[in-house]
Amino acid sequence: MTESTKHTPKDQPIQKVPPSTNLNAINRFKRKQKKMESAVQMTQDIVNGNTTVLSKAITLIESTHQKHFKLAQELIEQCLPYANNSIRIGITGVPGVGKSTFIEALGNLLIKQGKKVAVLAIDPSSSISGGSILGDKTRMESLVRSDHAFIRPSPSGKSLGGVAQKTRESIILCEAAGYDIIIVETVGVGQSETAVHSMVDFFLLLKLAGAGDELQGIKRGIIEMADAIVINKADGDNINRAKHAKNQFNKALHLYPPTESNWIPKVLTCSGLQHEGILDIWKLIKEYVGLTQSNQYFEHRRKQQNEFWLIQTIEDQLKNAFYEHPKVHTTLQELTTQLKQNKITPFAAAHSLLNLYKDS
Ligand SMILES: Nc1nc2c(ncn2[C@@H]2O[C@H](COP(=O)(O)OP(=O)(O)OP(=O)(O)O)[C@@H](O)[C@H]2O)c(=O)[nH]1
Ligand SMILES: [Mg+2]
Repeated sequence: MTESTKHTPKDQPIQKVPPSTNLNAINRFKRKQKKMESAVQMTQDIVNGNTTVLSKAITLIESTHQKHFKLAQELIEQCLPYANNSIRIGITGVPGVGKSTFIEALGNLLIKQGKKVAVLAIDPSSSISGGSILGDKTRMESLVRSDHAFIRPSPSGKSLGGVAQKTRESIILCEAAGYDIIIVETVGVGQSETAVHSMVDFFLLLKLAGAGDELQGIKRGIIEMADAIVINKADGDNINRAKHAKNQFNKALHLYPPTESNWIPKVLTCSGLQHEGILDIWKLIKEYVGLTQSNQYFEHRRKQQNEFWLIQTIEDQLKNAFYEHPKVHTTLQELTTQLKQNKITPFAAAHSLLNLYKDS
């Protein structure tokens, strides 16, 4: 008995399918099968630690081509069962604070402890300039050379949400490839810290000792996000100023209510360049992981983050679909002109655009 006759109820006539449609269906099935097979094969290679395939897979994730999208999603799904076993650390700070130098020092320390480290980045400016942080890897020379490190620059993209989503998906592939520690670097610009905060377990803010008033000029909300504030470049003439800054931040942190995790954010000093204080920072991160794993906050936060990304992805895709709709695109321009001439209110214009989209 063939496959097609096996499931055909006896009392129903066998539907005749035009041969061409049949062929198309078979080809479609074959293509799908091939995609599945290549996703399975690529996943095996990734799990076996093949970094060339890992890079290729991340390139697929970053691609904007529709045909790559399906394979990329297939890959992520295949990798999911192998993921989730890392510690994800977010690192932020203004340009020049020493993020790359610090990551090089921390990464090397972790590799010496037998760990595998992946470094990813989110660069909000890449959506405008197409450039990317970690582009020049000169500050991470030894990490770049190590077989136990994987370094990937920030993807470029139209929106921070899109860029962040790609980085988040890349985390899953890196975890499947066996990286124990995933470091996500971002320059403290725009909303990029919030994006990184929503994909990591531990969020570290790098600061410089300033002219005295350390809290001046610090972005609102960033202190609430930080699990640790590290005053970097605490070396040479800077040591005393760094200690002073540490005291100021410590005092400021006391003013904040306790966090949901029961963790009290800590302030430390370090010198990424001189490799000083790095081990203490790693110990602190381990302490955090120990505490939050024992009180289940670790798992809880990852679940919360998944929910956040579910909603975020829906919102992003709805927004894109709306603005890219050809009718919406042209009508929006017309209505904007009418708005400028005071012929319509913003609310009425929005309403009619949304109706136009709903009815299309
Ligand atoms: N004295 C001292 N200088 C440092 C330290 N860490 C970094 N630097 C110097 O600060 C400069 C910037 O360092 P990076 O590590 O490139 O800083 P970054 O934050 O990655 O910079 P962007 O990638 O531009 O955002 C370089 O000249 C480093 O040599 C440190 O611990 N002490
Ligand atoms: Mg850098």
